[in-house]
Amino acid sequence: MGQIENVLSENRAFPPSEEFRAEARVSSEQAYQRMHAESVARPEVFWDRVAQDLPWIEPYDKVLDWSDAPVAKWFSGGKLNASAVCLDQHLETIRSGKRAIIWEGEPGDTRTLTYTQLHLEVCRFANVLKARGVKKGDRVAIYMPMIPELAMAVLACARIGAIHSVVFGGFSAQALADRIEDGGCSAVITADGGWRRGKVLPLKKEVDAALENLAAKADAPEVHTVLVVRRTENEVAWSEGRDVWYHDLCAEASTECEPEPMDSEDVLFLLYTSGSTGKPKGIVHTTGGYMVGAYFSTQMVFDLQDEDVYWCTADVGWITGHSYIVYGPLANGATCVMYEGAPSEPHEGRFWEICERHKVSVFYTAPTAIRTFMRWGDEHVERYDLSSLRLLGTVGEPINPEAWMWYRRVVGQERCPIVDTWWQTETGVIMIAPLPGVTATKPGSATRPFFGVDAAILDEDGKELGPNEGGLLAIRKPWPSMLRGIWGDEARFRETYWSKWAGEPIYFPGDGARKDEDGCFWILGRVDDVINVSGHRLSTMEVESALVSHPVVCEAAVVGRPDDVTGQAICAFVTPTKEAEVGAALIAELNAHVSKEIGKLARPAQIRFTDALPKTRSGKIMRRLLRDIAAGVETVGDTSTIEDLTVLAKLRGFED
Ligand code: 7RM
Repeated sequence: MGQIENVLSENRAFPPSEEFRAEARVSSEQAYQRMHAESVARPEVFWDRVAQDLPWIEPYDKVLDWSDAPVAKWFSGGKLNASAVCLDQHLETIRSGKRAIIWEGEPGDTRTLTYTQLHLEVCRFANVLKARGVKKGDRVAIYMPMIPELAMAVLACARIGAIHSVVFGGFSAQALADRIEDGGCSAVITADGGWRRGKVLPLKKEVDAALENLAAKADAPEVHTVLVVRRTENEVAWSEGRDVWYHDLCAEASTECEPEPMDSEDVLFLLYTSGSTGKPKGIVHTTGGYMVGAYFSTQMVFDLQDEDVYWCTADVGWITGHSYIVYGPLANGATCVMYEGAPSEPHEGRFWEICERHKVSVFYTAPTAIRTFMRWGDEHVERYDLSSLRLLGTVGEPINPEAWMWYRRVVGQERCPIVDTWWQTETGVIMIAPLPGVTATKPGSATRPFFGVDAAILDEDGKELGPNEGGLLAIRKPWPSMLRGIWGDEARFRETYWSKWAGEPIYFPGDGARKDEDGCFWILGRVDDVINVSGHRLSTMEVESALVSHPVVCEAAVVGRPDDVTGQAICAFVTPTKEAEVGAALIAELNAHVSKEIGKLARPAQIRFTDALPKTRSGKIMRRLLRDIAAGVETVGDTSTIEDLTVLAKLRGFED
């Protein structure tokens, strides 16, 4: 367990203020203890009670069926529709006229949709999909900017029972093609472009390139429809028959569309995430359990109240956007802010300006963003009236105590509790986080397990470790929103998540952690070959394959190194061919190549050329050594198995 160190020795604690506690949904330690104990000991009873809140079309007959572990069935026999949970149920209530989405485009244009209006738009969108022949069970790729139509597209798929696979707009054509192919998508929803840092991100162009790439493959799925939303009005190429403008079809579409009754265990969506191999995994989430988890965690962790204005700054292309922009908040009838663009556009106070303008009360963002704001300076925050804020959240990576304290002091004005939420694409919803009306928060700790979560720290042999001992995070019981599989690869699903320890199935998330004497969890980061850059997961193998696919690269090894702003940064060690001209031009070329293969987010922060990589006698690249070299720290531990010690000496010479 060499890489797990108990580095943090943070002991400040911040209990919720009396004012906050007085209004909170859960406000006593005893209540948390009692509810948590019940949720773990008798999950069927606990989750049955929660699930009663959802508008089931047909009731379920069994809360949990774990007989086919590690594939769980939750709420078997029940029928519901996720879009009806998010929309229809509010229409008969006082919430029908409540704002569902307050949207701002990067250039400053705005749009507000009430629940009634959003419902109408989603029905219309669903009818457009139907008119194009999209049906229940079909996979639909969504590759869009952060515009209201993205939420509509997601909900429209859910309404007709089509499985959505949202691909983040920052991914390249190649990455999009891989995901369309793996998921067997037959339709793509996109936009002409989106605004990012004052420029148009040409999404339709990327879709064209992706589909051209797939057309060259023998067994690739046939995409019959590319549905294009007009956003930026840039020129786009057009493939007659395949490509259709949303605004053309929408004019003729009815605004009535009955939600498809979906089985609890019908797939709601696929979302691709990186693992420790080069091939991203299509994480499978189903309808009933996911919706129960999204609904309940949003309500509890953000202590959601009817008058809240809630803003999660993630992109819908990530799981955070699925669960905490779309499904969770809308299932609760919340008012959500959605913003298209960059935080620096047109000035570094844009986020705070948005908070002031819309009186945001709950604000959820990522540590990398917080560190960026810190760097930009307090004045950009202090210029705005943030007195509407009452709760702050973070997600995506461990937050360093300094950034946490800054967030609390400068953004939260020492008044707002901070919920540091640990979870994953695979877990569907928040797993470890404070209950803001109860838990004393600690800078850098996600604190305690959420309801239904039986978290523990185990060693490699499955032995539970004592307080503050670093080990592997483990989840010992099934939970409603857990992944049901990896699309098309059951063996990998079992192998990756369920085979770390012998005996009863235990979920292995791939993170190292420790638990302190108060039962608070401190996540220490990944223990596999996954790097986390600005909260975005990338596998070292994925970036390596991209590099090696360039003709002048013989071999590549990619590691993460600590970075003040992005958490981790990508450092690539590359052995070029003899003919290659090593220098700045090649670095630029390799960066462009990685952008093309995966997307800009995967570009190495540093590329180092080397004649050889350090390897063990069995030929394994010694990543631990490379990590140390990349971080510029003295190499510790055993180097006796290294094949050629001169390689190491040479690599050190590259240190800058
Ligand atoms: C929601 C999301 C998951 C990985 C996870 C961790 C890391 C996420 C935290 C965190 C420390 C946190 N899904 N991670 N949240 N580490 N504290 N609060 O990020 O699938 O994209 O990534 O992110 O390593 O395994 S994800």
